[in-house]
Amino acid sequence: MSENNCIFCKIIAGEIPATFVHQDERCVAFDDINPQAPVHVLVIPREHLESLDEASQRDEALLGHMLRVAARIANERGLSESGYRTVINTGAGAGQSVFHLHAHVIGGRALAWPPG
Ligand code: DGP
Repeated sequence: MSENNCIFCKIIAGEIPATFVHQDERCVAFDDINPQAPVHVLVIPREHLESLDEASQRDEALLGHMLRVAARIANERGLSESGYRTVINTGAGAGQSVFHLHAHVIGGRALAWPPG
C-alpha cells in the first residue's frame, strides 16, 4: 500500500533517488539526506504507516524486523562497539517531519543524552 505525496513511498517506488543500504520484502533502509552523524540511516516499512502511533498488533512482527535490520546495519557499519542510537520520532511535537514510519540509526560520534 502506498500513499500519494509521501516522500518515503516515492523512494520505495524508485521515483525519488536514495542510497539504499538494505532492501527486503518488508522494509528498506537508506542514508538520511540530512545526516546528523557519520552514520545516519533510515529504516522504513514498505507499507505506508503514518507513525508508530498508527501501528497495531498486526504490525508487531514488522516492528521487530525493522529493529533487527537497524541492528544489522549498525553492526555492518562498525557501530556495535562504539554504540549507536535507534530513534523513532512520533508526532510533530517530537520532531517527526515525514509521516511514514521510520527508525533512525545514528552513530559514529559521541551522542549526548537526553536528546534535545
Ligand atoms: P523525522 O524528522 O524523524 O521525520 O525524520 C525524517 C528524516 O527524513 C530527516 O532526517 C530527513 C530525512 N529525509 C527527508 N526527505 C528525504 C529524502 O527525500 N531522502 C532522504 N534520503 N531522506 C530524507
